Amino acid sequence: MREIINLHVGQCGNNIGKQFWEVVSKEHGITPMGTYTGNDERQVTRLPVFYVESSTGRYVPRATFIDLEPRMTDVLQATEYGNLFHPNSFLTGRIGAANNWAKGYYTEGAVFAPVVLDYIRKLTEMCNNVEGFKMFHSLGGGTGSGLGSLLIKQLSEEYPDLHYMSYSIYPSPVVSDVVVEPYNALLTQQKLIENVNQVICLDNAALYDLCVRILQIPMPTYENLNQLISYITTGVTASLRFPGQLNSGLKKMGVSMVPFPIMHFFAPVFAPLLSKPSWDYAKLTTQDLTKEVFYPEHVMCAIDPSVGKYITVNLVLRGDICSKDVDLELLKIQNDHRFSFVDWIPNNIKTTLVDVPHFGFFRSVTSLISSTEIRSVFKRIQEEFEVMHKKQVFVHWYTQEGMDPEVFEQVFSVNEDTIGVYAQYAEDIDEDGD
Ligand SMILES: Nc1nc2c(ncn2[C@@H]2O[C@H](COP(=O)(O)OP(=O)(O)OP(=O)(O)O)[C@@H](O)[C@H]2O)c(=O)[nH]1
Ligand SMILES: [Mg+2]
Repeated sequence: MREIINLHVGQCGNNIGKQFWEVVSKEHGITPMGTYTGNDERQVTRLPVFYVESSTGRYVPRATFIDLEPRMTDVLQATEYGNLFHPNSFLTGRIGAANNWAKGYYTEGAVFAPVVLDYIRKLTEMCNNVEGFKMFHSLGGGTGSGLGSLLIKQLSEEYPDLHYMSYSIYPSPVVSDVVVEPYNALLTQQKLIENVNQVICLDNAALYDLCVRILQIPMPTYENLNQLISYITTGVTASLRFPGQLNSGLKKMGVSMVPFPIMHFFAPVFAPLLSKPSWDYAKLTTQDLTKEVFYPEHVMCAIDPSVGKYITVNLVLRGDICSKDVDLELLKIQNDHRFSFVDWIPNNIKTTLVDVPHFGFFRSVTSLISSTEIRSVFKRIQEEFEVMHKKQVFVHWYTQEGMDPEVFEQVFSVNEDTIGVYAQYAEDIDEDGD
Protein backbone atom coordinates (compact mmCIF):
# COMPACT_ATOMS: atom_id res chain seq x y z
CA MET A 1 0.00 0.00 0.00
CA ARG A 2 1.51 3.31 -1.04
CA GLU A 3 0.82 6.57 0.78
CA ILE A 4 -0.24 9.87 -0.80
CA ILE A 5 0.53 13.31 0.63
CA ASN A 6 -2.01 16.10 0.07
CA LEU A 7 -0.99 19.72 -0.35
CA HIS A 8 -3.69 22.40 -0.06
CA VAL A 9 -2.28 25.71 -1.27
CA GLY A 10 -3.93 29.16 -1.14
CA GLN A 11 -7.55 30.10 -0.42
CA CYS A 12 -9.12 27.88 -3.05
CA GLY A 13 -6.82 24.94 -2.27
CA ASN A 14 -7.76 25.19 1.41
CA ASN A 15 -11.47 25.51 0.71
CA ILE A 16 -11.65 22.51 -1.59
CA GLY A 17 -9.38 20.60 0.78
CA LYS A 18 -11.82 21.18 3.63
CA GLN A 19 -14.65 19.68 1.61
CA PHE A 20 -12.49 16.77 0.42
CA TRP A 21 -11.51 15.70 3.95
CA GLU A 22 -15.04 16.08 5.31
CA VAL A 23 -16.50 13.74 2.69
CA VAL A 24 -13.57 11.30 2.84
CA SER A 25 -13.78 11.13 6.64
CA LYS A 26 -17.54 10.48 6.49
CA GLU A 27 -17.02 7.73 3.92
CA HIS A 28 -14.39 6.07 6.15
CA GLY A 29 -16.37 6.38 9.39
CA ILE A 30 -13.94 8.89 10.94
CA THR A 31 -15.35 11.56 13.24
CA PRO A 32 -14.18 15.19 13.24
CA MET A 33 -12.02 14.20 16.24
CA GLY A 34 -10.23 11.52 14.21
CA THR A 35 -11.89 8.52 15.87
CA TYR A 36 -12.99 5.56 13.79
CA THR A 37 -16.63 4.74 14.56
CA GLY A 38 -17.51 2.67 11.50
CA ASN A 39 -18.34 -1.02 11.33
CA ASP A 40 -17.18 -1.96 7.86
CA GLU A 41 -13.81 -3.58 7.22
CA ARG A 42 -13.64 -1.93 3.79
CA GLN A 43 -13.45 1.49 5.46
CA VAL A 44 -10.17 0.72 7.22
CA THR A 45 -8.11 -1.58 5.00
CA ARG A 46 -6.64 1.21 2.89
CA LEU A 47 -6.79 4.06 5.43
CA PRO A 48 -2.98 4.47 5.61
CA VAL A 49 -2.97 5.76 2.02
CA PHE A 50 -4.57 8.99 3.26
CA TYR A 51 -4.32 8.96 7.08
CA VAL A 52 -1.57 8.51 9.67
CA GLU A 53 -2.65 6.54 12.75
CA SER A 54 -1.30 8.26 15.87
CA SER A 55 -0.08 6.23 18.85
CA THR A 56 -3.36 7.02 20.62
CA GLY A 57 -5.33 5.53 17.70
CA ARG A 58 -6.39 8.82 16.20
CA TYR A 59 -6.56 9.11 12.39
CA VAL A 60 -4.78 12.21 11.12
CA PRO A 61 -4.96 13.27 7.43
CA ARG A 62 -1.67 13.16 5.50
CA ALA A 63 -2.13 16.76 4.54
CA THR A 64 -0.80 20.26 4.91
CA PHE A 65 -2.70 23.53 4.55
CA ILE A 66 -0.52 26.25 3.15
CA ASP A 67 -1.29 29.93 2.61
CA LEU A 68 0.69 33.15 2.51
CA GLU A 69 -1.97 34.77 4.70
CA PRO A 70 -3.66 33.23 7.76
CA ARG A 71 -7.30 34.15 7.02
CA MET A 72 -8.44 30.94 5.30
CA THR A 73 -6.54 28.51 7.46
CA ASP A 74 -7.92 30.25 10.58
CA VAL A 75 -11.44 29.79 9.20
CA LEU A 76 -10.72 26.13 8.44
CA GLN A 77 -9.33 25.45 11.91
CA ALA A 78 -12.46 26.95 13.46
CA THR A 79 -14.82 24.59 11.56
CA GLU A 80 -16.21 21.32 12.88
CA TYR A 81 -13.44 19.39 11.12
CA GLY A 82 -10.64 21.79 12.14
CA ASN A 83 -9.46 19.47 14.93
CA LEU A 84 -9.14 16.53 12.57
CA PHE A 85 -5.90 17.95 11.22
CA HIS A 86 -2.54 18.07 12.96
CA PRO A 87 -2.20 21.60 14.42
CA ASN A 88 1.28 21.85 12.86
CA SER A 89 -0.11 21.08 9.41
CA PHE A 90 -1.34 24.68 9.02
CA LEU A 91 1.52 26.69 7.56
CA THR A 92 0.83 30.36 7.00
CA GLY A 93 2.60 33.57 6.16
CA ARG A 94 1.29 36.98 7.10
CA ILE A 95 0.52 39.12 4.08
CA GLY A 96 -0.54 36.98 1.12
CA ALA A 97 0.55 37.22 -2.51
CA ALA A 98 -2.04 39.84 -3.54
CA ASN A 99 -3.09 38.01 -6.72
CA ASN A 100 0.45 38.16 -8.02
CA TRP A 101 2.05 34.92 -9.27
CA ALA A 102 5.50 36.50 -9.07
CA LYS A 103 5.06 37.21 -5.34
CA GLY A 104 4.13 33.56 -4.79
CA TYR A 105 6.96 32.23 -6.96
CA TYR A 106 9.87 34.67 -6.57
CA THR A 107 9.51 36.69 -3.38
CA GLU A 108 6.98 36.07 -0.55
CA GLY A 109 6.52 32.44 -1.59
CA ALA A 110 10.21 31.77 -2.14
CA VAL A 111 11.01 32.95 1.40
CA PHE A 112 8.25 30.77 2.82
CA ALA A 113 8.84 27.63 0.70
CA PRO A 114 11.68 26.17 2.85
CA VAL A 115 9.33 26.04 5.88
CA VAL A 116 6.75 24.19 3.80
CA LEU A 117 9.29 21.82 2.27
CA ASP A 118 10.60 20.98 5.75
CA TYR A 119 7.12 19.99 6.85
CA ILE A 120 6.50 17.98 3.67
CA ARG A 121 9.80 16.15 4.25
CA LYS A 122 8.52 15.18 7.71
CA LEU A 123 5.28 13.88 6.21
CA THR A 124 7.29 11.93 3.65
CA GLU A 125 9.52 10.41 6.33
CA MET A 126 6.42 9.15 8.16
CA CYS A 127 5.49 7.04 5.12
CA ASN A 128 6.67 3.50 4.45
CA ASN A 129 6.49 3.80 0.68
CA VAL A 130 5.16 7.15 -0.47
CA GLU A 131 3.67 7.11 -3.97
CA GLY A 132 3.28 10.81 -4.61
CA PHE A 133 1.69 14.16 -4.00
CA LYS A 134 -1.70 15.62 -4.76
CA MET A 135 -1.92 19.40 -4.91
CA PHE A 136 -5.19 21.32 -4.61
CA HIS A 137 -4.97 24.93 -5.81
CA SER A 138 -6.37 27.65 -8.05
CA LEU A 139 -4.52 29.17 -11.00
CA GLY A 140 -5.97 32.66 -10.67
CA GLY A 141 -4.54 34.05 -7.40
CA GLY A 142 -0.95 34.51 -6.25
CA THR A 143 -0.39 31.78 -3.66
CA GLY A 144 -2.03 28.61 -5.02
CA SER A 145 -0.66 29.53 -8.43
CA GLY A 146 2.82 31.01 -7.69
CA LEU A 147 3.80 29.23 -4.48
CA GLY A 148 2.00 26.09 -5.73
CA SER A 149 4.17 26.17 -8.87
CA LEU A 150 7.33 26.66 -6.84
CA LEU A 151 6.54 23.81 -4.43
CA ILE A 152 5.75 21.36 -7.23
CA LYS A 153 8.95 22.34 -9.04
CA GLN A 154 11.12 21.95 -5.93
CA LEU A 155 9.44 18.70 -4.89
CA SER A 156 9.83 17.17 -8.33
CA GLU A 157 13.54 18.01 -8.18
CA GLU A 158 13.88 16.52 -4.70
CA TYR A 159 11.67 13.48 -5.33
CA PRO A 160 11.89 12.84 -9.08
CA ASP A 161 10.57 9.28 -8.82
CA LEU A 162 7.32 10.23 -7.11
CA HIS A 163 4.07 10.91 -8.88
CA TYR A 164 2.45 14.35 -9.02
CA MET A 165 -1.26 14.99 -9.51
CA SER A 166 -3.09 18.30 -9.22
CA TYR A 167 -6.66 19.47 -8.90
CA SER A 168 -6.26 22.77 -10.67
CA ILE A 169 -9.03 25.38 -10.67
CA TYR A 170 -8.94 27.50 -13.84
CA PRO A 171 -10.26 31.06 -13.45
CA SER A 172 -13.33 32.62 -15.02
CA PRO A 173 -14.34 36.29 -15.15
CA VAL A 174 -17.89 35.16 -14.33
CA VAL A 175 -16.72 34.12 -10.86
CA SER A 176 -13.88 36.54 -10.11
CA ASP A 177 -13.16 40.02 -11.38
CA VAL A 178 -9.42 40.09 -10.68
CA VAL A 179 -8.07 41.31 -13.99
CA VAL A 180 -4.60 39.69 -13.87
CA GLU A 181 -5.89 36.13 -13.45
CA PRO A 182 -5.04 35.11 -17.05
CA TYR A 183 -1.39 36.11 -16.38
CA ASN A 184 -1.30 34.01 -13.20
CA ALA A 185 -3.04 31.11 -14.92
CA LEU A 186 -0.69 30.93 -17.90
CA LEU A 187 2.39 31.29 -15.67
CA THR A 188 1.13 28.32 -13.63
CA GLN A 189 0.10 26.37 -16.70
CA GLN A 190 3.72 26.15 -17.81
CA LYS A 191 4.70 24.55 -14.48
CA LEU A 192 1.78 22.13 -14.70
CA ILE A 193 2.98 21.12 -18.15
CA GLU A 194 6.54 20.61 -16.95
CA ASN A 195 6.28 19.22 -13.42
CA VAL A 196 2.94 17.49 -12.94
CA ASN A 197 2.06 13.99 -14.20
CA GLN A 198 -1.73 14.34 -14.15
CA VAL A 199 -3.72 17.59 -14.02
CA ILE A 200 -7.44 17.49 -13.34
CA CYS A 201 -8.76 20.68 -14.90
CA LEU A 202 -11.69 22.13 -12.99
CA ASP A 203 -12.90 25.31 -14.53
CA ASN A 204 -14.88 27.89 -12.56
CA ALA A 205 -16.66 28.92 -15.79
CA ALA A 206 -18.08 25.41 -16.28
CA LEU A 207 -18.78 24.85 -12.58
CA TYR A 208 -20.75 28.08 -12.38
CA ASP A 209 -22.69 27.17 -15.49
CA LEU A 210 -23.45 23.67 -14.19
CA CYS A 211 -24.78 25.13 -10.93
CA VAL A 212 -27.09 27.51 -12.78
CA ARG A 213 -28.22 25.22 -15.58
CA ILE A 214 -28.40 21.77 -14.04
CA LEU A 215 -28.58 22.31 -10.28
CA GLN A 216 -30.84 25.35 -10.79
CA ILE A 217 -28.96 27.53 -8.32
CA PRO A 218 -29.50 31.09 -9.66
CA MET A 219 -26.54 32.74 -7.85
CA PRO A 220 -23.93 30.06 -7.12
CA THR A 221 -21.43 30.60 -4.30
CA TYR A 222 -17.96 29.09 -3.84
CA GLU A 223 -19.62 26.61 -1.47
CA ASN A 224 -21.80 25.41 -4.39
CA LEU A 225 -18.87 25.20 -6.82
CA ASN A 226 -16.78 23.40 -4.22
CA GLN A 227 -19.47 20.82 -3.65
CA LEU A 228 -19.18 19.85 -7.33
CA ILE A 229 -15.40 19.79 -7.01
CA SER A 230 -15.68 17.46 -4.01
CA TYR A 231 -17.60 14.93 -6.13
CA ILE A 232 -14.51 14.76 -8.33
CA THR A 233 -11.77 14.85 -5.67
CA THR A 234 -13.45 12.11 -3.64
CA GLY A 235 -14.68 10.10 -6.65
CA VAL A 236 -11.27 9.97 -8.34
CA THR A 237 -9.59 8.79 -5.13
CA ALA A 238 -12.20 6.15 -4.26
CA SER A 239 -10.24 3.35 -5.90
CA LEU A 240 -7.15 4.38 -3.94
CA ARG A 241 -9.05 4.46 -0.65
CA PHE A 242 -11.22 1.36 -0.83
CA PRO A 243 -10.49 -2.22 -1.79
CA GLY A 244 -11.99 -2.80 -5.23
CA GLN A 245 -12.23 -5.26 -8.06
CA LEU A 246 -9.63 -3.40 -10.09
CA ASN A 247 -7.60 -1.48 -7.62
CA SER A 248 -5.32 1.16 -9.02
CA GLY A 249 -2.57 3.38 -7.67
CA LEU A 250 -1.96 7.00 -8.56
CA LYS A 251 0.81 6.07 -11.00
CA LYS A 252 -1.12 3.18 -12.57
CA MET A 253 -3.97 5.56 -13.31
CA GLY A 254 -1.52 7.81 -15.15
CA VAL A 255 -0.02 4.98 -17.15
CA SER A 256 -3.29 4.16 -18.88
CA MET A 257 -4.41 7.80 -19.26
CA VAL A 258 -1.29 9.53 -20.61
CA PRO A 259 -0.17 8.40 -24.09
CA PHE A 260 2.46 11.18 -24.42
CA PRO A 261 3.96 13.09 -21.46
CA ILE A 262 2.42 16.41 -22.50
CA MET A 263 -1.11 14.99 -22.80
CA HIS A 264 -1.76 14.82 -19.08
CA PHE A 265 -4.69 17.23 -18.71
CA PHE A 266 -8.09 15.71 -17.93
CA ALA A 267 -11.65 17.00 -17.96
CA PRO A 268 -13.67 15.65 -15.00
CA VAL A 269 -17.33 14.58 -15.06
CA PHE A 270 -19.72 13.28 -12.39
CA ALA A 271 -23.12 11.64 -12.55
CA PRO A 272 -25.75 11.95 -11.27
CA LEU A 273 -26.07 15.72 -11.21
CA LEU A 274 -29.60 16.79 -10.38
CA SER A 275 -31.39 19.77 -8.97
CA LYS A 276 -33.04 19.15 -5.59
CA PRO A 277 -36.59 18.98 -6.98
CA SER A 278 -35.57 16.42 -9.63
CA TRP A 279 -34.10 13.86 -7.22
CA ASP A 280 -37.28 11.95 -6.49
CA TYR A 281 -38.27 11.70 -10.14
CA ALA A 282 -35.00 10.66 -11.73
CA LYS A 283 -34.19 7.19 -12.98
CA LEU A 284 -30.62 6.40 -11.98
CA THR A 285 -29.73 3.03 -13.46
CA THR A 286 -26.13 2.00 -14.08
CA GLN A 287 -26.68 2.47 -17.82
CA ASP A 288 -28.15 5.95 -17.41
CA LEU A 289 -25.24 7.10 -15.25
CA THR A 290 -22.63 5.63 -17.59
CA LYS A 291 -24.27 7.45 -20.49
CA GLU A 292 -24.53 10.71 -18.53
CA VAL A 293 -20.78 11.11 -18.08
CA PHE A 294 -20.55 11.40 -21.86
CA TYR A 295 -23.03 14.30 -21.91
CA PRO A 296 -21.02 17.45 -22.74
CA GLU A 297 -23.17 19.55 -20.40
CA HIS A 298 -21.87 17.58 -17.38
CA VAL A 299 -18.18 18.26 -17.97
CA MET A 300 -16.59 20.37 -15.22
CA CYS A 301 -14.40 22.39 -17.55
CA ALA A 302 -15.80 24.45 -20.39
CA ILE A 303 -15.27 22.02 -23.27
CA ASP A 304 -17.42 19.79 -25.43
CA PRO A 305 -15.50 16.50 -25.82
CA SER A 306 -17.90 15.26 -28.48
CA VAL A 307 -16.63 17.97 -30.87
CA GLY A 308 -13.08 16.60 -30.78
CA LYS A 309 -11.60 13.18 -30.09
CA TYR A 310 -11.61 11.17 -26.93
CA ILE A 311 -8.03 10.07 -26.27
CA THR A 312 -8.60 8.07 -23.07
CA VAL A 313 -11.41 7.85 -20.53
CA ASN A 314 -11.31 6.58 -16.96
CA LEU A 315 -14.54 5.74 -15.12
CA VAL A 316 -14.84 5.05 -11.40
CA LEU A 317 -18.24 3.48 -10.76
CA ARG A 318 -19.39 3.35 -7.17
CA GLY A 319 -22.12 1.67 -5.15
CA ASP A 320 -24.66 -0.75 -6.53
CA ILE A 321 -23.25 -1.16 -10.04
CA CYS A 322 -23.95 -3.93 -12.53
CA SER A 323 -20.72 -4.34 -14.51
CA LYS A 324 -22.53 -6.05 -17.41
CA ASP A 325 -24.68 -2.92 -17.83
CA VAL A 326 -21.57 -0.73 -17.83
CA ASP A 327 -19.97 -2.83 -20.59
CA LEU A 328 -23.16 -2.77 -22.63
CA GLU A 329 -23.50 0.99 -22.39
CA LEU A 330 -19.82 1.61 -23.18
CA LEU A 331 -20.10 -0.56 -26.27
CA LYS A 332 -23.06 1.51 -27.41
CA ILE A 333 -21.12 4.73 -26.86
CA GLN A 334 -18.08 3.48 -28.72
CA ASN A 335 -20.27 2.54 -31.68
CA ASP A 336 -22.19 5.82 -31.61
CA HIS A 337 -20.96 8.12 -34.37
CA ARG A 338 -21.52 11.18 -32.15
CA PHE A 339 -18.53 10.14 -30.01
CA SER A 340 -15.19 9.99 -31.73
CA PHE A 341 -12.34 8.03 -30.12
CA VAL A 342 -8.74 8.05 -31.36
CA ASP A 343 -8.14 4.80 -33.16
CA TRP A 344 -4.51 4.43 -32.12
CA ILE A 345 -5.32 3.42 -28.52
CA PRO A 346 -7.26 0.17 -28.36
CA ASN A 347 -9.48 -0.16 -25.26
CA ASN A 348 -9.19 3.49 -24.39
CA ILE A 349 -11.98 3.36 -21.80
CA LYS A 350 -10.89 2.03 -18.41
CA THR A 351 -13.39 1.22 -15.68
CA THR A 352 -12.90 0.68 -11.96
CA LEU A 353 -15.66 -0.58 -9.69
CA VAL A 354 -15.77 0.41 -6.03
CA ASP A 355 -18.68 -1.13 -4.17
CA VAL A 356 -18.61 1.40 -1.30
CA PRO A 357 -21.01 4.15 -2.48
CA HIS A 358 -20.17 7.83 -2.68
CA PHE A 359 -21.34 9.67 0.46
CA GLY A 360 -24.96 10.74 -0.18
CA PHE A 361 -25.45 8.55 -3.31
CA PHE A 362 -26.35 4.92 -3.72
CA ARG A 363 -24.84 4.75 -7.19
CA SER A 364 -22.53 7.21 -8.99
CA VAL A 365 -19.87 7.57 -11.68
CA THR A 366 -16.82 9.84 -11.70
CA SER A 367 -14.96 10.11 -14.95
CA LEU A 368 -11.74 11.68 -16.19
CA ILE A 369 -11.66 12.39 -19.89
CA SER A 370 -8.55 13.06 -21.91
CA SER A 371 -9.91 14.95 -24.89
CA THR A 372 -8.34 16.96 -27.70
CA GLU A 373 -10.87 19.68 -26.79
CA ILE A 374 -9.13 20.47 -23.49
CA ARG A 375 -7.19 22.94 -25.63
CA SER A 376 -10.23 25.26 -25.64
CA VAL A 377 -9.71 26.00 -21.92
CA PHE A 378 -6.05 26.81 -22.62
CA LYS A 379 -7.02 28.89 -25.64
CA ARG A 380 -9.57 30.92 -23.67
CA ILE A 381 -6.98 31.82 -21.01
CA GLN A 382 -4.40 32.55 -23.69
CA GLU A 383 -6.70 34.96 -25.52
CA GLU A 384 -7.46 36.83 -22.28
CA PHE A 385 -3.71 36.90 -21.56
CA GLU A 386 -2.88 38.20 -25.03
CA VAL A 387 -5.28 41.14 -24.88
CA MET A 388 -3.45 42.54 -21.84
CA HIS A 389 0.05 41.48 -22.77
CA LYS A 390 -0.09 43.20 -26.16
CA LYS A 391 -0.43 46.52 -24.34
CA GLN A 392 2.00 45.44 -21.59
CA VAL A 393 -0.58 46.36 -18.94
CA PHE A 394 0.03 45.23 -15.33
CA VAL A 395 3.42 43.78 -16.32
CA HIS A 396 5.23 46.03 -13.82
CA TRP A 397 3.64 44.24 -10.86
CA TYR A 398 5.50 41.12 -11.95
CA THR A 399 8.82 42.70 -12.91
CA GLN A 400 8.84 44.53 -9.55
CA GLU A 401 9.09 41.10 -7.93
CA GLY A 402 12.19 40.30 -9.98
CA MET A 403 10.48 38.46 -12.83
CA ASP A 404 12.12 38.78 -16.24
CA PRO A 405 9.49 40.19 -18.66
CA GLU A 406 10.54 37.52 -21.18
CA VAL A 407 8.91 34.92 -18.96
CA PHE A 408 5.56 36.17 -20.30
CA GLU A 409 6.62 35.32 -23.85
CA GLN A 410 8.00 31.94 -22.77
CA VAL A 411 4.82 30.81 -21.02
CA PHE A 412 2.73 32.01 -23.95
CA SER A 413 4.75 29.95 -26.39
CA VAL A 414 4.76 26.82 -24.14
CA ASN A 415 0.98 27.05 -23.88
CA GLU A 416 0.67 27.58 -27.61
CA ASP A 417 2.77 24.47 -28.29
CA THR A 418 0.53 22.43 -25.97
CA ILE A 419 -2.57 23.66 -27.77
CA GLY A 420 -0.83 22.68 -31.02
CA VAL A 421 -0.18 19.12 -29.84
CA TYR A 422 -3.83 18.61 -28.93
CA ALA A 423 -4.93 20.26 -32.20
CA GLN A 424 -2.76 17.90 -34.21
CA TYR A 425 -4.56 14.85 -32.79
CA ALA A 426 -7.95 16.49 -33.19
CA GLU A 427 -7.26 17.08 -36.86
CA ASP A 428 -7.02 13.34 -37.52
CA ILE A 429 -10.80 13.55 -37.62
CA ASP A 430 -10.73 15.45 -40.89
CA GLU A 431 -7.96 13.38 -42.44
CA ASP A 432 -9.78 10.14 -41.67
CA GLY A 433 -13.05 11.61 -42.79
CA ASP A 434 -14.68 10.47 -39.52
N1 LIG B 1 -14.06 27.06 -7.11
C1 LIG B 1 -13.47 27.90 -6.26
N2 LIG B 1 -12.71 28.90 -6.72
C2 LIG B 1 -12.12 29.72 -5.82
C3 LIG B 1 -12.32 29.59 -4.43
N3 LIG B 1 -11.62 30.57 -3.80
C4 LIG B 1 -11.00 31.28 -4.78
N4 LIG B 1 -11.31 30.77 -6.00
C5 LIG B 1 -10.82 31.23 -7.32
O1 LIG B 1 -9.40 31.26 -7.23
C6 LIG B 1 -8.87 32.39 -7.84
C7 LIG B 1 -8.24 33.26 -6.79
O2 LIG B 1 -7.31 32.48 -6.12
P1 LIG B 1 -7.26 32.27 -4.53
O3 LIG B 1 -7.17 30.79 -4.30
O4 LIG B 1 -8.30 33.05 -3.83
O5 LIG B 1 -5.86 32.97 -4.27
P2 LIG B 1 -4.66 32.52 -3.38
O6 LIG B 1 -4.06 31.28 -3.93
O7 LIG B 1 -5.08 32.48 -1.94
O8 LIG B 1 -3.60 33.70 -3.63
P3 LIG B 1 -3.56 35.20 -3.02
O9 LIG B 1 -4.80 35.41 -2.22
O10 LIG B 1 -3.44 36.06 -4.21
O11 LIG B 1 -2.32 35.22 -2.17
C8 LIG B 1 -10.04 33.08 -8.50
O12 LIG B 1 -10.12 32.60 -9.82
C9 LIG B 1 -11.23 32.63 -7.67
O13 LIG B 1 -12.43 32.67 -8.42
C10 LIG B 1 -13.13 28.52 -3.97
O14 LIG B 1 -13.36 28.31 -2.78
N5 LIG B 1 -13.68 27.72 -4.92
MG1 LIG C 1 -5.42 34.16 -0.68
